[in-house]
Amino acid sequence: MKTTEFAVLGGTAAFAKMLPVGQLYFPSWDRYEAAMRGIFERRYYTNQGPLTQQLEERLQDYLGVKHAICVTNATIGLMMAAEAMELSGKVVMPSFTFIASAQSLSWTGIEPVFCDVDPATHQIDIGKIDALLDERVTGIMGVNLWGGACDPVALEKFSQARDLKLYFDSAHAFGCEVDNRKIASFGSLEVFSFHATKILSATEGGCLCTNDDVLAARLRNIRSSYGAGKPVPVVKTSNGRMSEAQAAIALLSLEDFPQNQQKNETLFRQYEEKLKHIPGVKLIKPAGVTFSNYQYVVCEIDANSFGLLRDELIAVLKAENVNARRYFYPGAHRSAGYRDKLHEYADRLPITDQLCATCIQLPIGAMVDSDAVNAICELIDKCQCNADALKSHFAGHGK
Ligand code: T4K
Repeated sequence: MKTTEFAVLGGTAAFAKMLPVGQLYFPSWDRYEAAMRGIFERRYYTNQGPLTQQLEERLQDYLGVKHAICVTNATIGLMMAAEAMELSGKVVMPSFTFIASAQSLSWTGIEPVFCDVDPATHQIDIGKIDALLDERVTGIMGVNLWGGACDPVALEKFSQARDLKLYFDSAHAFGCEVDNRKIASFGSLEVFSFHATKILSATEGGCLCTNDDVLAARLRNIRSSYGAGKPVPVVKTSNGRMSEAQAAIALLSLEDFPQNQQKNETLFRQYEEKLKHIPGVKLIKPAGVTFSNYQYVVCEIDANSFGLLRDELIAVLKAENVNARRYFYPGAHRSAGYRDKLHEYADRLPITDQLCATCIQLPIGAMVDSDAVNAICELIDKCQCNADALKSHFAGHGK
């Protein structure tokens, strides 16, 4: 490839349309239409309708958990979780996560205490939690990242020994297994996201899973201000209800989960094979699981060996219509709402800071096929081979 062929240097983009990151599952129109017709015929749109009830039952069976409580998105699910678990004071969580994990605590008046992550797995570093504990810490939020897991069994032992409550943000982990047990019933509860970018899509949606009857009853009462199911006393209520239209898509997505997981896994293995020869590119494999949904392709870019900074690579790929993204940048601890406490974290989160500066997310999911993966990997390879020329371009543009 001549350097002038790079779109960023004036060539034609490799893809005619932007290739998105995210799963973006769409069922066939016929199946979607049939599901919507049912909603119209029943004239029942929301408030724990038949499709939502069916979805909850199917999820309970599939995940092997006593209660699956569907909600309108995972952010409100996490807010409800903190309220139902009666967390207070401070909660320890990783900073290397989507900002919604931390925001859910702030909404419930709880201070997040940010812990660093393991450089190999990107999951919370359990060995660093003890140093963060004081009398105000009431719980730990584990975050299962990238279709991997943050060692929930070790976190259960750790929190039990210290009398701390434990729950999980499992937004990335639908369908994943730890020692052949589905993620869903670790800790007091777990929260999944069914956003359109996730492997199980309700367009927007989510679900709280627990084996605890008391917690489940509290969650059902918090989910809806008008009351649903057996009333139990709760201080705060909300509207986290899932609509029938959301449940309809989620039911179809659940039916298609095996094919979608298989497709992701095949594409992930292809990325693995093609990227392993490129200096400075390290693909992160889902950690700590015996089964993954492979819904994310995340790499670390080592600028010294690759020749370009992560953000320079992103600029080249974007010009080619590959919507590669940096992930969790700049880290929750550096985001609005938390950065006033940055002095506390100045030296405490070196791995998080490093990953926020080096991680890149590449496309996978419904809009991506094997040819696209080949083309993306070839582009990355060519960027590495032509790093000097591209670097001069960026220097000329003051980037
Ligand atoms: N905890 C963790 C660890 C999370 O990652 C998340 C959410 C949560 C909690 C909270 O879950 P929710 O409350 O969202 O259920 C996405 C999602 O909005 C969000 O669900 C996700 N994590 C977060 C990390 O990423 P963006 O900013 O990446 O989405 P967006 O709009 O840029 O879309 C991604 C790509 O897909 C783009 O290439 C555009 C394309 N796209 C997107 C949508 C929605 C389409 O082509 N069609 C579409 O319909 O946020």
